[in-house]
Amino acid sequence: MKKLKVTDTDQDINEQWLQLKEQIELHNYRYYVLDEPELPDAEYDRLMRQLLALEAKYPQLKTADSPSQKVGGEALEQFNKIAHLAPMLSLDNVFSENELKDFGKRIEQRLGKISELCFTCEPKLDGLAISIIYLNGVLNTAVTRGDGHLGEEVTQNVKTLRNLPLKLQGTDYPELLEIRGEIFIPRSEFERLNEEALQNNQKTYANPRNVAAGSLRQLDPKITAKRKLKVYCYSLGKVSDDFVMPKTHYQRLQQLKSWGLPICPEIEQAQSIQGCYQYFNKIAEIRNQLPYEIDGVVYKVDNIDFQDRLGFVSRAPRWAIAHKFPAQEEITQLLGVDFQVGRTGAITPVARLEPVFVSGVTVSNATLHNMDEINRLRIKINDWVIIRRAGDVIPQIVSVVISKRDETCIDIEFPTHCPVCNALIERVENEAVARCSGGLFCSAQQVESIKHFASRKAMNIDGLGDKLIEQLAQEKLIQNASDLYHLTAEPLLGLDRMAQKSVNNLLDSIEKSKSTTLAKFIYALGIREVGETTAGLLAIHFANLEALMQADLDTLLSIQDVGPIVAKHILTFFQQQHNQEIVAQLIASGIHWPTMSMIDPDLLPLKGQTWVLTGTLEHLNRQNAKEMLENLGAKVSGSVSSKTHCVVAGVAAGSKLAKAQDLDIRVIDEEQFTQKMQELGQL
Ligand code: 9MJ
Repeated sequence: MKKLKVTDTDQDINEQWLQLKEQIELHNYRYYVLDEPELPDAEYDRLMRQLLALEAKYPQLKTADSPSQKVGGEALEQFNKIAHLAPMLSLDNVFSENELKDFGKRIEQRLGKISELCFTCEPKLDGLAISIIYLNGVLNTAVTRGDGHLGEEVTQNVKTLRNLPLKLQGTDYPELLEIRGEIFIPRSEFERLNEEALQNNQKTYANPRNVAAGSLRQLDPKITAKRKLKVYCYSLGKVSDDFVMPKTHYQRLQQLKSWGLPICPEIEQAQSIQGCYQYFNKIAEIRNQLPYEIDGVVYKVDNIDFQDRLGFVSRAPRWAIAHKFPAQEEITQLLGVDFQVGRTGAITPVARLEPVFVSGVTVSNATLHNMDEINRLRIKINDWVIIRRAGDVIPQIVSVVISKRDETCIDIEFPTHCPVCNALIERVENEAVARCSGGLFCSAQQVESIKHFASRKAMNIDGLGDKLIEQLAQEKLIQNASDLYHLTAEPLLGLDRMAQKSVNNLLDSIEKSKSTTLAKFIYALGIREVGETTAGLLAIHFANLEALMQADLDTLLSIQDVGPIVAKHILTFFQQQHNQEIVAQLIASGIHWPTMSMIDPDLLPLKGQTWVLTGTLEHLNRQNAKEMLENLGAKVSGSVSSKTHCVVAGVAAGSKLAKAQDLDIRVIDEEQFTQKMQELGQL
């Protein structure tokens, strides 16, 4: 390749850059997608260094699709929340051949008589779901699954993925292409990381999935780049309406592949449910030889028209199912049993085990649930036990190996008094759970309810972790949630690892948490059996806290999903004077939420985003466009900055459009904007 001289023209430089870029792109594709490397690694590194040097000298060359982005750009301060253009689905599971057959029968019942039903069969990668948008063939945005509607933007990190093109191949692709896939860390890389951690006396990673998730949630993309993550694409989100995609899932995957997108090589078609089951057995056989971790396979009805006819149940498609491998089991010894006190006083026996490696994770604890479970298992301390781990589920003790029992094995005694506050432990007839009768006078219950109050889905007090709450309680700085709002800097500065900056940050987060939603506040109170969903329903039904606090049994029972047990817990909670006082103190300390609105603002699809309208909108009135965005939770700003999420560029858009392009910010035209507003119910 030609060496650049001082006298070189812009054109020479551009050409040199383009040649480097194309060579590196080709090599990336051959190496990571086709698995057919051509250049020695040293040569590849040399090309990459040349590209980086050239871009350092001529920063205008550093485009969004330059392969240099793969080493990681600038670190972020926080992740932005972004709405998916089409919801991200989850999958229902089957665990046996019979359940798989039932899945097939359900489909046939819904579709009626059809001549043949084909499936695409895919390994089920155990990683992290991601949505990636290509605009005009260039990778524009990448968003984590989040709640399926709203995820976190991790574009810079996703750009570092080894096998993902920053630019699609060819020219025949849609203007807008939203793809879905799974990010994972190859097995070899996971093992290498753990070996490295061991040698440096650092903590090893529990499983490949955790590494993938942790690596993707790095604010500094250079760290992500070092982890050598990969992605396989497995479905589509939104695609430009004018672009005709093939009519089967399998062909669509081939189409993605033709654009240079990575598809799992083990994907196959099956002509029947029987064929799916054969695929499952085949993959189960080779599971441990695959270069990535899987926890089952996925079957998808191939014909897209059939998929459309089958539709969804809640967030899972009726046309797809995950067939999970059986849980993996190991044998280990029970060293002892601890009795933990939960938020509602429930006493949970926790088995302490000789650490054992089960399906990729070291297990040293397992829940024994309650005394009934201990009796059912007939388990004794020092027994050898079989441990099972299935996916993310908490490890379970399946059974005791009686043949290995010896005279050292002793009975487990369930305590009669709370191990924390010494109050009597009560057991209600017909209930398996035993509870500490200390109520909120039991410090364990106090601490657990504060942990719940501060947790992410409740008041979301950043930086107030479990350990810190335990310390604050131990130092008698807090006894209940409302005490959090009276904390001052001075006593906090005396605590472990709490320097001025962490103290300021903590007080700041506590202050910020005062602005919340009614649903989150209700959830944060920790009323028994009132989870996030029920709290949301109560907020929508009552719209204000006083109405909920005064509701009678019949009113509560009239709410969807609120049965007699939940209703009784709600009534009891608000009848207790202690709880009334805490609620009053919390409100008095300044906790507030938007009144009137029946909609949880956190659920608004564009919440936290800043949009800019520029140029002339031909069909829409600008004020209306602004209002629609604001209704959806977005802020509308007059100027473009690095904080802007999206620019709507009308006719004759000028400097703002140029700046957006400069800053690599998403730009959409009036037509795309109109379409988005239609999708989000504004038009
Ligand atoms: C995984 N995890 O490998 C899907 N998945 O499809 C595959 N996940 C999926 N497909 C629709 N291969 C929702 C999730």
